[in-house]
Amino acid sequence: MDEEQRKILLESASRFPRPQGVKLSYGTAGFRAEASILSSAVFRVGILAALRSLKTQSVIGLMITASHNQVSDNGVKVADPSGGMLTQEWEPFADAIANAVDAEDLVRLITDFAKKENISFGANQLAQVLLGRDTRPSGEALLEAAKQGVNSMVGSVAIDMGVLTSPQLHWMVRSRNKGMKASELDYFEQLFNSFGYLIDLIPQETMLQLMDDKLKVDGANGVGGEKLEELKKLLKGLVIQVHNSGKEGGILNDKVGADYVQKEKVVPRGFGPIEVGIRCASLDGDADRLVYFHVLSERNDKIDLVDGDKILSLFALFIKEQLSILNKEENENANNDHPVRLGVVQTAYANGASTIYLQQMGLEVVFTPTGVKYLHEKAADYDIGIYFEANGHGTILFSENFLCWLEAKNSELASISKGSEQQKAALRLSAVSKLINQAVGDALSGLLLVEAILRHMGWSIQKWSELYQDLPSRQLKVKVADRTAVITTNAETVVVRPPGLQELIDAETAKYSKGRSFIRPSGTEDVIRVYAEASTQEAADNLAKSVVLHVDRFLGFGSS
Ligand code: 16G
Ligand code: MG
Repeated sequence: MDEEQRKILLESASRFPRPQGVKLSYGTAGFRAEASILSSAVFRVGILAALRSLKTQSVIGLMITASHNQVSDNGVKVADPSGGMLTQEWEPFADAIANAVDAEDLVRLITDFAKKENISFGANQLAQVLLGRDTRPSGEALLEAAKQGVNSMVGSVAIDMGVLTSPQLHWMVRSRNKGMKASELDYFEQLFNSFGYLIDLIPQETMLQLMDDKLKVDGANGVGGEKLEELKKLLKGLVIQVHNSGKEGGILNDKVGADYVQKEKVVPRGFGPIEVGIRCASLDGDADRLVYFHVLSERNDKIDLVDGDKILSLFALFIKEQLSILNKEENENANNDHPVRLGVVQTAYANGASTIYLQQMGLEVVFTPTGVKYLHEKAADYDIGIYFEANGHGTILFSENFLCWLEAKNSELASISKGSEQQKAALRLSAVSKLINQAVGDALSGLLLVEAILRHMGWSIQKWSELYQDLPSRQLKVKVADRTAVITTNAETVVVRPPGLQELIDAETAKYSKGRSFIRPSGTEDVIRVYAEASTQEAADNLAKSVVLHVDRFLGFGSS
């Protein structure tokens, strides 16, 4: 690092001093904390993003959001050149610089890291970082901090993309690096064009079956509602009403949004008796999660939740159906078959009933720890990999190989059997690959795919929900002195440390029919999470409570 670069860094870093007594960790999806203590971390992540751009010689993304957390929190996460999450190899460096005590310490860490990673500095080394933020009031000032971080690396440019959903920013990064069009309008165009193709390909016989084409969406009073209002202007044949768009003065994530609806299983604010039976959906604060629901009764706030597992099941069913249409005709013609590897990725939070349903469909189901980066990586091993967390974050990944094959297939079919069922199946798969975000889970594109598939099947939300019946479950959390004391294995289903705890969980679980329970340290909060599932709600509640007691005895403050 030359003297000039060093001087700029020292000078700008001293404008963003680290708050005393705060230790930050990059966690499952970036740094998150009370917004007022974040500017130094965000400034430093700006530097990291510029370094990542120099290292990869690609465009990098930096998103200011705290997703479903309360409005006074904020956060920052980095998108890698593929549009996916920052490589895990750089997370320790993120932790180190966020916690560097002062400007000198920071510059020393950067110098050492750059040497280790072979990153060259200088005016002829260009770096580009796209910046986005959600609608939080603290976002503007934090975006400025990020900008100054990026700009303090000589030759680096920060481009402010404004208020965006997280998946939009990830999509833009991916598109730029692939040399494709990458503006917000391009994003909207890609969504509504591919949605339109799918609608045009709906079989005649199901076209008129759907009971109600009205959809009501809870926008969590965040960026997703705002963007959906824009997108819906372009969509034909889909009646969307957005509630909680943020414009009516509601508070972000306050008793609204996908996280609230999925965890509490009650109607969000702004929804009530008038929605009984109507298809409703809920987005989270940065619109990378989506769940559906319908209101059950005029008398209370109970809902029938259609969560990420059921969205996954719907997607899997549709993709499998299209693949089998494609393959069936192929066998008849005895053409060279292409065995398509279709895989499904879940976490331990997936409802046990969904896993059984998917396996009975003949699908390969694999498990990873919680967190998009793990699921995404695993799904990328397949020709078509579908991943979802129960909380509604997920997408469908198509491998480059498969897409090349599909493109060739499409041209072949267009010339030899235009209009055949086989050709339609190929066209549908190709439209899905364009509609569904290839960078990260995206509530807006996921919502359009759900809507297209329901129309294709001629299904109401009730029919969809009946695919299988969820096992009753309960999630609780325990405050502990040190959550890192819990170490798990087997995709978080088995506790390795502290020794003896897993045996106690097993003994409790064995008492219940269809019992299943696991614990894991949260990646975003200072707690241990407890999950339990059993054949009745009462049993699931009791199992969860008894596991909480064991966790508390081992690690807690004895308050539970
Ligand atoms: C983050 C993750 C989400 C995960 C959740 C778990 C991303 C983009 N988001 O929101 O995938 O389910 O954390 O939170 O990776 P927890 O560790 O506090 O339970
Ligand atoms: Mg989110």
